[in-house]
Amino acid sequence: MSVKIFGQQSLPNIPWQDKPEGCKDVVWRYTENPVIPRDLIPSSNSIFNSAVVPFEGKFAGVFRCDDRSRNMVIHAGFSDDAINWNINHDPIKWINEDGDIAEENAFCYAYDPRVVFIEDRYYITWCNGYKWRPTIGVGYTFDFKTFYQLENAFLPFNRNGVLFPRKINNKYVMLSRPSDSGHTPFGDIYLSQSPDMKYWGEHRHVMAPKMGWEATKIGAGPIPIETSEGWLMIYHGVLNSCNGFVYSFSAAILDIDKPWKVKYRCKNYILSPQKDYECIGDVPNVAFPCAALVDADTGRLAIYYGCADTVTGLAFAQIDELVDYIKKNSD
Ligand code: BMA
Repeated sequence: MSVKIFGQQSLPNIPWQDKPEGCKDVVWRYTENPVIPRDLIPSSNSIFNSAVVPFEGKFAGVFRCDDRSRNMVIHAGFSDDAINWNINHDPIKWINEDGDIAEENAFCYAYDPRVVFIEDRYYITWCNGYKWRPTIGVGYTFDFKTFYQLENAFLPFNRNGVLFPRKINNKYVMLSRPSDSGHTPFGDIYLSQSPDMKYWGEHRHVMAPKMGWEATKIGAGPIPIETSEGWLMIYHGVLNSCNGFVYSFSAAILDIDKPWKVKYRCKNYILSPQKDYECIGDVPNVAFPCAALVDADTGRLAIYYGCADTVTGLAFAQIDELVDYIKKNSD
């Protein structure tokens, strides 16, 4: 591989399908999509915008399972192969570090989780309804059984909080997308830094919407991946069509030590809603990535993305090829 991947383990059991013969795209879909159906657990109306990670030789994750009262809740789940998932029937119950039920941050909804292993634990960020106002919830787990909730990272309104997988310049670093109380018609990606995962500051602007496919708003997706070219950041972008929002995704490469500096930014989307399960559902025309598995040895990438706010899809790419595509199509 010409692009080196840092900070990621070998993942020989990463889910994978070779690029289909004749496929000209840099990202291709799993042929058996959706990988997670909307009704995998009895309570769910839809399971989408979810995050998975390698865990104890297998896989674990945090899943957005909107229920049949249409509450937005997140559940833990486990898998041997990252394709067939067992999702707990009960939502995650957060406790504070002293063991009490989390009350300070008591939340009314939770959605769009991201999960990342940093140092010794799995951190989870999600869009947290604090007094019915969306902001970034933060918590952690060691085992996907007991979940500890920390302070919210920011004041409302904010969404798409995504942690980097290691400290940079001795600080935790989080991307986010300040927003409003509704279906935000704007949005740039910002970055904030923290010495302790509690107090966030030194805010930096990373990038604003630019191209047609992302002209309305953008938000970080999976945990950024450290490569020899910089941080590979996959992000979603929204076009406001005469028939509503269209969510696609693409990628940019950020400077390793100053990740608010964009080195390359792909002008094309790498996946847009085109398959029936992406175009038809509770919210049509949505492809919303929240996680990616990486095999450091082969550069294989498996991207998990919500489809039409209803089911979860899986798509593949090769890091080498993707980085090359971003650089060639950067403007
Ligand atoms: C965003 C978030 C996502 C959702 C998307 C499309 O604002 O709420 O969870 O997938 O809208 O509805």
